[in-house]
Amino acid sequence: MKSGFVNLFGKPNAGKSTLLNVLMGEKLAIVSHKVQTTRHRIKGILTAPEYQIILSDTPGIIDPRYKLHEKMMDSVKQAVSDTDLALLLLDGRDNLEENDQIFSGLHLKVPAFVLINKCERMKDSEIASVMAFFRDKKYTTEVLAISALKKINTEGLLDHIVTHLPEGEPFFEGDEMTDRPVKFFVSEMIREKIFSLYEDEIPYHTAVLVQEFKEKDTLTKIQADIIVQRETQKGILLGEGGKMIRQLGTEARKEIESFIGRKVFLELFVKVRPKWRDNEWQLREYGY
Ligand SMILES: Nc1nc2c(ncn2[C@@H]2O[C@H](COP(=O)(O)OP(=O)(O)OP(=O)(O)O)[C@@H](O)[C@H]2O)c(=O)[nH]1
Ligand SMILES: [Mg+2]
Repeated sequence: MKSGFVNLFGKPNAGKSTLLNVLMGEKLAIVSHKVQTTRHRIKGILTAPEYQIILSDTPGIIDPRYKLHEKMMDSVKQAVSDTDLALLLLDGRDNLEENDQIFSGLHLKVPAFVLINKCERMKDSEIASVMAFFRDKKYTTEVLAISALKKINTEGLLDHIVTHLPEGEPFFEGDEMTDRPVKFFVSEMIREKIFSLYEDEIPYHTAVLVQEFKEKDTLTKIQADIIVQRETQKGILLGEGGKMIRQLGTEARKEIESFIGRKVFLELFVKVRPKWRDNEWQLREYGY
């Protein structure tokens, strides 16, 4: 039996959350085309007769600009300190030097795979030169070209991971899939819809807090607060005559219903909390 912790690292938008979902065969992590979507470390537990992989997604690596960012980078540091194998993901068309700096900066003491993602958009010659760039780096154990979106080489990646896992007993029961409660995924699904429906700074100034989660006879009642920093942002979230927030509510409700397999009554309130991203107490309240 093999078992161990495998953590994903990389710049925002590299495709870490997409890859976690593909490897898990289940959507655990929210994804968007915008950068800095993931704010928490999320564990997915993959159990098979001969192995258990505890995979973590982490926030994209950035220079912190406010306290929320610092918390996000703390979760990256924590992931570095308890990993048996690191997956270093990059968009194959991104700046290689920059990615190299980030990967070296992790000061890993465990085997690491460099995963050149989005390879379906690259020519073979391009892939070869990116592979050559990373092959001799100090942190590199293996270099693989993959596409998380098109599921190219992702099955093979699993085999490579298992090969490098330490021998050991499983850490979790076989039927556990994640370390996070349902409430967490509910707030993330609402946040994902905010990333897809609203432009500019809105998603970055927003937090979601599930206040009530009650299983009734025929449905689950959920009430969540959407926290923003300014009155003007509240206006944008609501939209004319509440049009936008209704759309947000409908889209999020459908997603939550298919996740928990029950009918949902979802109520959303928008609240203004100036500078919450720099307020230790509020960050803690919102789960950061
Ligand atoms: N073309 C292409 N796009 C991809 C691939 N993998 C992911 N993407 C897209 O890249 C964007 C970012 O994906 P995410 O999985 O959210 O990236 P992330 O690394 O988790 O980003 P952060 O959470 O911000 O750090 C999304 O639009 C994905 O659909 C891929 O293999 N090919
Ligand atoms: Mg992500």
